[in-house]
Amino acid sequence: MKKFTKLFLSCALVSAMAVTAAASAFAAAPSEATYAITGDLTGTYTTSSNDITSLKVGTTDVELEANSQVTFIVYKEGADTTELKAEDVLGIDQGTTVQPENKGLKANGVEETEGVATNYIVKVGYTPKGGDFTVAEGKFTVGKAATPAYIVGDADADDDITIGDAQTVAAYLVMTEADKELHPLGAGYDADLDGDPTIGDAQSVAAYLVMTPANQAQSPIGKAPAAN
Ligand SMILES: [Ca+2]
Ligand SMILES: [Ca+2]
Repeated sequence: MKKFTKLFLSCALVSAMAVTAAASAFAAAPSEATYAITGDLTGTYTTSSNDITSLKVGTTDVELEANSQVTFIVYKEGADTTELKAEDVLGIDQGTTVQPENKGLKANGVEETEGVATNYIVKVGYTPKGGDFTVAEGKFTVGKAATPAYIVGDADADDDITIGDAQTVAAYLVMTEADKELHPLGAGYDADLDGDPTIGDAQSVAAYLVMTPANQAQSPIGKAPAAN
């Protein structure tokens, strides 16, 4: 956590007027996704509502000085946040009744492009009860492609590669269609990467399990799937 002078606050407030007007042109992203803010400032950004929630500075909730103002600033990635420059600021939200840890702040200026990771730096400026104006910084990334929820070869979806994966595929192949519907394979079933559940998947897993660690390291099995 860093402390800034009152000058920073004054500049922030003046600049906020102009920047907020520009930022209002940004529409909230349409999807429903949440992204974690990390750093001295932690919280959650929700794309559908453009809300910043669960905001904390450090690990403890902050009690604000009475009638003090909270300023929430969104910066471009890579911006020098020790100085408030209009060209680096994407958006500002302010409130006099908002506790940093509470709901109510908007991430003005944040835009989500699906599949494209966009990094933002965020800062909150506030005056804690009986303390000096304080600024805390965090960062978050929106729009990144969903992280693969499986590893290749993990037919039983237990996040590990064991003989159970070979057995699961082998059992699946002799199921009735109705049973296949009831007991679908885990997303990582395709150990031989031919696009279908086949006995080759069971054989590939079995072969993988007796490989040397060096050979296992070369195998796609047990790893996140390659990007298309
Ligand atoms: Ca498994
Ligand atoms: Ca296969």
